[in-house]
Amino acid sequence: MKGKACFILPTYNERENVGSVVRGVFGECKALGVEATVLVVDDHSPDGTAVEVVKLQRSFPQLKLLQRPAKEGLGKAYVAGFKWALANTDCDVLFEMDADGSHHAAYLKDFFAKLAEGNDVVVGSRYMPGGRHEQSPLHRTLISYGANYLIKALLALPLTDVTSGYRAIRRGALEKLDLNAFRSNGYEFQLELLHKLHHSGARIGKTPIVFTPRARGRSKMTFGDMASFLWLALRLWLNRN
Ligand SMILES: Nc1nc2c(ncn2[C@@H]2O[C@H](COP(=O)(O)OP(=O)(O)OP(=O)(O)O)[C@@H](O)[C@H]2O)c(=O)[nH]1
Ligand SMILES: [Mg+2]
Repeated sequence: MKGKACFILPTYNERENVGSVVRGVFGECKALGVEATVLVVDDHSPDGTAVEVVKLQRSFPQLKLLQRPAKEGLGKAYVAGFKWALANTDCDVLFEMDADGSHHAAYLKDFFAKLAEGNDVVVGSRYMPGGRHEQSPLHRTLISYGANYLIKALLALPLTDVTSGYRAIRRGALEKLDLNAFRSNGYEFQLELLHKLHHSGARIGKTPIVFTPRARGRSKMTFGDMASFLWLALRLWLNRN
C-alpha cells in the first residue's frame, strides 16, 4: 500500500462527466496501490450531478458527497472540501482535480513519484516539456499564457503553470495554512492557495500534464472570473514582503 489520498472534485453541472472521472481515479489508484477517497463537492447543481454521485456510491463506497446549498464559487468549494477531508479522513495527500474530464488520472503515478522525491506540493503543469494545453480555443490559450506570465513576473512563484487546478498537496503542508483566512471565492483561489503554500515554506514541484478540453457540458468561467484572478495577483503584489 502506497498510502492514502483524498481527491476533492468540485462540481457545478458535471452530471455527464463526473462518473468517468470518479471511475478513472479509483481505477488508477487501485492499480497504484493507493487507498483513495473521492469527495465530490457539489454546489446544488441544477443538472442533478448529486443524484448521479449518489448512484455511483453504490459501486464506490469510498465516494463521498458534500452538498452545498448554492453556487458559491470554486474557492469556497475547495475550502469546504479540504476541511471535510482533514476532519474525516486520515489521508496523507489531498488532490485538487476538475470533474469535467480535463485532468487525466493516468498522470497520478507521476504526481506520486514527485511526492516521493520530497515535494510537499506537486502541480500538474501544461507549460513545461511534455505538457500542453490541447485543442483549446486560441483566446483561452492566450489568456492562460498571459495570466501565467504576469503572475510569475509579479509574484516570483517557483512554477511555470500557477493557474493549473490539478495538484497534489501533502496533508502537513495544508495543515500549516489557516483555511478560514482565504479571501477568494472563485477560480482565483488557486493562486491564493499556491501563494500561501509557497510562503509557508512548502517545497513545490511540478509534473507535465496534457490538459484536454472538458469532455461534455459548458464552461463556467466568465470574464469576471479572469478579472478576479488578475485583481488578486495585483493585491498580492502590492502586499508583498
Ligand atoms: N462546487 C463548485 N464547483 C465549481 C464551481 N465553479 C466551477 N466548478 C467546478 O470546478 C471545476 C473547474 O471548472 P471549469 O468550469 O471546468 O473551469 P475550466 O476548466 O477553467 O474551464 P472549462 O473547462 O472551459 O469549463 C469543474 O469541475 C467545475 O464543475 C462552483 O462555483 N462550485
Ligand atoms: Mg474545465
